[in-house]
Amino acid sequence: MNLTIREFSSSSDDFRSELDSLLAWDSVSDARVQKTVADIVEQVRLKGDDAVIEFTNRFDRRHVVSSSELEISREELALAKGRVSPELVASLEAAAKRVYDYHERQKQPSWQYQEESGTILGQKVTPLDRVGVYVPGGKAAYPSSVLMNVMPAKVAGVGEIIMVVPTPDGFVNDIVLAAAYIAGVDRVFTIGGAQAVAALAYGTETVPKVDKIVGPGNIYVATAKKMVFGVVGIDMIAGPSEILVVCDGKTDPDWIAMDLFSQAEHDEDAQSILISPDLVFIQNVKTAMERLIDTQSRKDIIKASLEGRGAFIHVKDMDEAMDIANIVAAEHLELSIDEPEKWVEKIRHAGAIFMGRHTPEALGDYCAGPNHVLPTSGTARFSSPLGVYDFQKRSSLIYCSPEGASELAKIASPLARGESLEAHAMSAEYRILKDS
Ligand code: HSO
Ligand code: ZN
Repeated sequence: MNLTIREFSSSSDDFRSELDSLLAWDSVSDARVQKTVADIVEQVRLKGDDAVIEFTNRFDRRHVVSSSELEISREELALAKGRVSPELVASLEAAAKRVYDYHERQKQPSWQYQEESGTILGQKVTPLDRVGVYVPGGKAAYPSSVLMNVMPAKVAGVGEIIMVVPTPDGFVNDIVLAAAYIAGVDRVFTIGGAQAVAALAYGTETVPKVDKIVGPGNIYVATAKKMVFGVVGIDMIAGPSEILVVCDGKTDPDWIAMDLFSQAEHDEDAQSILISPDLVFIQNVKTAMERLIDTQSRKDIIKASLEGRGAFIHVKDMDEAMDIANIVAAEHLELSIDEPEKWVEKIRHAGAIFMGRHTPEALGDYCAGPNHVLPTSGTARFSSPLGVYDFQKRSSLIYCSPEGASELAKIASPLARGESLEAHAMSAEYRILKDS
């Protein structure tokens, strides 16, 4: 199949504007979506279970009468796991273990130190009490995402993990439920959309109120998450998936073609970009793609994604490739080159960096260990992969000894008077020791 993929060169005069237009992504949520979501959220807030049941029946075409039908017990999760092939269960378990082990290293300890005066200062780290994990039910129902969202919460020591997953027409995905069982989710509700987000944020008679909601979803879910932010915490709002492959021209073109496809097959808006200093290699990858695409079950999505948002970028050398990679700040960056450990020094912005020819993104998506929930759309400039730190919070600790308080009060008093806050000043001054 012929593919028409944008090709450009860093030496062209309008390269920067071409690059900017390639990367542009508007996560527009139109006024109609806003209004619909606001209405759903308000109904759930006011009417609780009744509204959740009504919206679930309407949007997922179900016939729920009582809220008890919305919950799937741990026993039912175990049964679902029994219906999944042993080979797939073994892979889910192996992936869960690897993801858990990786995230264990992220756990932040509480700390404190003592000053000479006896004053103690520190930070107390506490896991969140209760977290909601949103799992999409439609075309993007990924069991691997259940593991990636739940394992860091487990490592953090979150008290209770509530999963919501819509079951349109009553269809339940056994692999998703098996993943929930293996990951140790505490409770599962078969609800989705804005109504599930609102139920988690405000709580209903049946769905417990959580402290934070994580997990990807469609435009209604994303809009609802933004709307309830402040009532609860939320993770990032993810854009379409992206991969940027930097290759020196020495990797098998078929491998690179498939790495680019692996991102493109997620959805039509996904973005796959190849950067190389080798023009012949770029042509070889293109030829490989045109040959391989016909073998792909998701070829229509791949084609739409590559022709809509894909690109080949020819650069002068590897230094320039790294500069462009930093501008793109891709969700996934593959360094399919010699000595990746040397070049990685130059990378400042990327969600995850896959080093070397034998490290395709797909291994990270499933089981290497690091999280596959990553900053998209250039947000790697200021944000990080989902991790244990997203499920922990920090409290400052201050203990003043009498001598320490006296010393601090002498600093605080003039500051308080400078702000015309007399009670602050006096509160501090009462602690000044008489003979100091
Ligand atoms: N590449 C996706 C994660 C995923 N891939 C799930 C396969 N399943 C997010 O960046
Ligand atoms: Zn993927």
